[in-house]
Amino acid sequence: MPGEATIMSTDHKPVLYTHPMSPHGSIVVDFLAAAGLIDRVEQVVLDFGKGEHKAPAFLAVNPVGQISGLRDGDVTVFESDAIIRYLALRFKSPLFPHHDLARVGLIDSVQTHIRQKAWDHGTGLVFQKVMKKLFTGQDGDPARIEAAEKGLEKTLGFIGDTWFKAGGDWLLGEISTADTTLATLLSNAKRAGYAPSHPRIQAFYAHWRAQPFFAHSPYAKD
Ligand SMILES: N[C@@H](CCC(=O)N[C@@H](CS)C(=O)NCC(=O)O)C(=O)O
Repeated sequence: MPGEATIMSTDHKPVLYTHPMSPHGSIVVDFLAAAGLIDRVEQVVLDFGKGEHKAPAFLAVNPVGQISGLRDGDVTVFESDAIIRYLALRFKSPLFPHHDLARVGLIDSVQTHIRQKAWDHGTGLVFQKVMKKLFTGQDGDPARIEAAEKGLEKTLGFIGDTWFKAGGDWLLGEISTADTTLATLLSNAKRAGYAPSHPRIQAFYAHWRAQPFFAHSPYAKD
């Protein structure tokens, strides 16, 4: 009937195609860890070296040929934020509570803000300081490194000053997908030696790493 949600069969596990070096795979895995869903989704690690992310089998899941991608029976989802929202709705996660539209609006606003304003500074920094050397043998560009670090400081400063108002160390009171997004950004930037200077962001990240579920994060051993 129109307007009625499709009831998904839950006798199979959705399959997440990812790689532990990919922040766009890890952002989904960090969500699964924090949501207590790590055992509800099978993870398949794609081999970049063999070009598995461009192979027809994966292109059928994600036509862009980028990590991450999700197959859930006949359903395919790509773009990591869309995958997080899909899995949160599928498993009715309180980290993105579909029954509370006001809270979903707030969570999605902050999550989207982090992705649009801060995220690329983190991935840019990791590319310049870690990946470029690994893939091309060349050092990173000092001007780009400085710009990325300044960008992170500015955007994380705004995030630190603007949210965390409900008390505690999560952005919006209870833990949400906005927190898991921020945590992945910080874990990824840490791989490039970045540590935020804002005290709220520092407290947030220490709190995140102290959670038992952090053992399931792709960044747990960093
Ligand atoms: N907007 C996409 C970005 C995905 C992305 O850039 N994935 C990278 C790995 S972190 C990738 O697969 N790069 C290989 C390529 O583009 O060929 C998302 O959020 O999922």
